[in-house]
Amino acid sequence: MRFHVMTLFPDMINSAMNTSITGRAIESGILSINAVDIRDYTLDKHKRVDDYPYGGGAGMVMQAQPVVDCYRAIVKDNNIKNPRVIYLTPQGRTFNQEIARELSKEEDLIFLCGHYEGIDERALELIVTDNISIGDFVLTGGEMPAMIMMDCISRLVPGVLGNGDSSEDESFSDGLLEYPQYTRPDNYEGLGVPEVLLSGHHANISKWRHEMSLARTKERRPDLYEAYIKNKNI
Ligand code: 4GY
Repeated sequence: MRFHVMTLFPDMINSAMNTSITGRAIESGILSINAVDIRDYTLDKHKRVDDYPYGGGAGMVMQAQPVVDCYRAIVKDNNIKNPRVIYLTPQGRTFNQEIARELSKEEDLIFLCGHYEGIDERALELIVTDNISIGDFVLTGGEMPAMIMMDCISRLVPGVLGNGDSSEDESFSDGLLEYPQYTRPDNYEGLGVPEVLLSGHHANISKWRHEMSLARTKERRPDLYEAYIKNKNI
């Protein structure tokens, strides 16, 4: 998977992505991260990338030219055909595990991170294929949402997680929340570990974990629980 990020803050993207699990996957060549500074594409002699909004109002708007030229350079330099170009915006459809699974099948993904009051609509019309939101709240820029999406997509790319099947065996993979986990010691400040987990009886452990997933989902996410029960009976 090759991630390309159009941003005014490439250091933010690189420092997050080169850390921990995604960092290891980049080192091993399974992932690559290409954070491109939109400012490098401005034609303005003062390197400005923003200007006042037509019609007036507060704040500044990112100009179309640097954004579109940045996009064209990424596509050309990396021989990308029909790329998905994702604009991080509260106006998009809400990101979830299903969208992550779909996007993880792409060879290249291009993320566009806005700042200030947003980006000139004409640039968005020309290049964006997907408007995606990470939730109903407003941030100062699209970088953190892009990093959240890349983190989530990365762990679905084969080889990124050490363990061959661990991204399948958890919350949302079958529509249920994950069961509780315990590790040593078996007594922590007087709190024990459920006996079945110490029994070595794998069938009983699986059954207990499934029951815990069901109970937890019913309690904490009744919306997911109802969907699971409905689905199961079809
Ligand atoms: N929520 N989900 C979000 C966001 C910031 C001004 C346009 C969100 O994805 N992005 O709040 N983005 C704004 C900042 C330009 C994006």
